[in-house]
Amino acid sequence: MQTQTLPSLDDFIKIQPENIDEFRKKGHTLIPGVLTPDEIDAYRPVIVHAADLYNTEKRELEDRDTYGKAFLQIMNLWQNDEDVKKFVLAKRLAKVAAELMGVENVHIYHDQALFKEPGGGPTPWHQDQYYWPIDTNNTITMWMPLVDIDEAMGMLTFASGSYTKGSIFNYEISDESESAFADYVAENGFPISRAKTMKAGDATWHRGFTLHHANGNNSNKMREVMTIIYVADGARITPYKNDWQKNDHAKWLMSKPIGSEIDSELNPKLL
Ligand SMILES: O=C(O)CCC(=O)C(=O)O
Repeated sequence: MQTQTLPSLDDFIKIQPENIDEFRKKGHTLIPGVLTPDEIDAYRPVIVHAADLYNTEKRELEDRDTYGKAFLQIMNLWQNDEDVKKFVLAKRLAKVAAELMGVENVHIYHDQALFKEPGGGPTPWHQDQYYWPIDTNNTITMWMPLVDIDEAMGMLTFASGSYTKGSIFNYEISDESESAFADYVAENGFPISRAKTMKAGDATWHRGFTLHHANGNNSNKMREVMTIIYVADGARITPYKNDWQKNDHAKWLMSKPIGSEIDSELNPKLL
């Protein structure tokens, strides 16, 4: 891949006050055109190439459990690929995250490509922050399709306002989380929010405790999505609440001491 041909994403874009208000009230928002079509044309091939190269899932869809059927999950591509690094550490994206969260600066927690295959299953309801040993709820995930998508391809779907409840149940992504959270969402009357279509380069942004899920991919096209998780500058590492958090501590926080700031080499400050 030719690093020199990639456009820089280190400039800032103006985001609308409505997006900031929506994010703060509902815990999610959709911002159109975060990357231009030309930028997507440049970055999509490098991200898809790296995701293919580092994908370790070789089983057929029918041989996987519910989590495995939901998507191919290829993590921290920025560590392995200099081209993808320009996207993941881009100041433009980090600045949007910081403005939505209302902070001066952010660190990266990790990235992940989430490619829902044709015929891929639903992503069960869950809260991302169940997995993270972090002492603040000022966390955010950017979710950006690299191809145009519609509802039939596994559009990300949010329970608006659900983040205000903090950690709700101790469920990892599973059939149990799907059923328990689906009941919880219905019982609490949280409005469900799902875009009908998204263009490549649009992005949704959601809080770590926002309940979300996605339907299966009923199209014959791969739902190529790239995600980046950011934490507010100053966030610290907490004791583990489950084995996933223990694993994340070693994998994404370089096992820095519990109580210390999230600022290891894997968590650069981006602005
Ligand atoms: O892409 C999906 O289907 C789920 C994404 C998700 O859960 C996330 O990015 O937090």
